[in-house]
Amino acid sequence: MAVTEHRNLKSAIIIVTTGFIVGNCAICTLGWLKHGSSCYKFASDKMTWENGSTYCQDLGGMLLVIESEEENDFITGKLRNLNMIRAWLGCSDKDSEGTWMCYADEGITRMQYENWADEKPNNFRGQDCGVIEKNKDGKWKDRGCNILRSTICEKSSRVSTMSCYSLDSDGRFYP
Ligand SMILES: [Ca+2]
Ligand SMILES: [Ca+2]
Repeated sequence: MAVTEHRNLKSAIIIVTTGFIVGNCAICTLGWLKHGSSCYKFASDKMTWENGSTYCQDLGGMLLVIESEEENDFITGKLRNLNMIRAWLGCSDKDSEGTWMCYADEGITRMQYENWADEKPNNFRGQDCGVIEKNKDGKWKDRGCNILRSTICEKSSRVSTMSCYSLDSDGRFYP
């Protein structure tokens, strides 16, 4: 059995034992947290915005992009639980000052939802990268892109690369 098959099978067994439905592909690979239609990974190391972007893309995702108050609340709760002071948003105005662009499933797009703190973004000393702030109740600020900060990756659960297995009556898993 190939290593990847073995991993998938192992994942499928874990899903069965924790009560999730096998056969539904809208699930997240191990190490990613499912919420809504997305999967999130909270990186253990801090990194610059560019390195965070690359890190997430290498994992098949993108830097966190928040599109709703509900998602903002979820992430704010996680920042509190994990004691992260702030984390990168996959949004910046580095290419054109004042025009905030965010990662999207296909490339980048104009920022759709926003939740800026009072008087932000203000481009103080040329700040071009967005963060969500735990101590501002999840409001956003623009900050310097080259400082090391907490990184959260996001990808759609629908494009999960994980295979689905079904538990048959003979007690074996089938793809
Ligand atoms: Ca999102
Ligand atoms: Ca700026």
